[in-house]
Amino acid sequence: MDHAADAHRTDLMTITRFVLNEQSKYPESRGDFTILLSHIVLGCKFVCSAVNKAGLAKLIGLAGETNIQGEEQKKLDVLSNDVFVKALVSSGRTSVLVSEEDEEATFVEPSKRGKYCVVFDPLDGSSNIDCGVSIGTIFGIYTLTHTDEPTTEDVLKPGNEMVAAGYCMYGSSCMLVLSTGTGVHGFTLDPSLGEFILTHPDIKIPTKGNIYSVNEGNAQNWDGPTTKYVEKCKFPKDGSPAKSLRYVGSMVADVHRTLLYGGIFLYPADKKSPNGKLRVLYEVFPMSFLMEQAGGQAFTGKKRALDLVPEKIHERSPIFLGSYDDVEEIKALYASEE
Ligand code: FDP
Repeated sequence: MDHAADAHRTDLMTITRFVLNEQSKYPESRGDFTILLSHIVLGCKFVCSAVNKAGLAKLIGLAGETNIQGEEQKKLDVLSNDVFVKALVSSGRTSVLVSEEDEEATFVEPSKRGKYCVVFDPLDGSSNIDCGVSIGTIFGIYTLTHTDEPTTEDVLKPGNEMVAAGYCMYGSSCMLVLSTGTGVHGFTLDPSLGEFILTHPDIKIPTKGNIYSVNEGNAQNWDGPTTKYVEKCKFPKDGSPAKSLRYVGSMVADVHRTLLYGGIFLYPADKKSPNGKLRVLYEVFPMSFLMEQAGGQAFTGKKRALDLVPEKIHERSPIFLGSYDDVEEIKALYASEE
């Protein structure tokens, strides 16, 4: 019997234990982050369960458009948003929330306020919900640096000021990928325990990959550097093999694959959308934070993505992120246009 392997299997590193271990390195820490994270984790577990039941709920829904209570069934993205907002407010550790689902920021009432601001997309990739393809939740966390009344200025800060970022992917398994600024760690939900267990410690993205990921249907509207880059992926002139194309159309799934296998994910600007499609605060920043922490890069076509300073909470930006060397190539193409 392999006792060492057995001991490993019985010594489960849950996400809470992991964050508490990290916290113990900072004697001044009072556990606020651990409490905040446990509320985010709760939201992720709820959405995971709702996503898993979505097909079934739809079947039941066919008998009538209402549920047992006689209420109209809430759309999954609206439901996910409600759950996250309530979980974050009730944590008592947040002051400002920005959600993809809400036009305005939410300011937490004074009695429930805490030192964190959370930006999030409760259910990203919503066009994939009805066909059962992987979707996810994305979040980024800032710290409030003053004791005055919170304002939107508290989240209109560059991504390099985030203290943590992560996503949860609702796919063939449910995975939460997190960085608190000391590397990237992946936790898989064990449904029988209801706990996220550390399964992917210290994720490092390969320096170069053989996959590119982009919506090529927009190619007729791309700018020069993006067009040249994708052409290079398909018809390399330096003798290297052509890259494979993989595009789910769900940012969490496409970025997750890029993080594990390497390569590049692009959502560039185009003639119709000069700022691209993806949102700075709760898509571009958290994913760029994770990429850099894993040894990759994230670039907007003009600068390092995490150095952007958003002026509006739902601002968009073009984004190129992934393996270090692959992003270097696109940076070189943009530099040669200047
Ligand atoms: P969706 O519209 O399905 O919600 O920003 C949302 C997003 O999905 C991302 O998850 C995804 O990467 C991107 O948009 C897909 O956009 P395209 O359909 O234009 O390719």
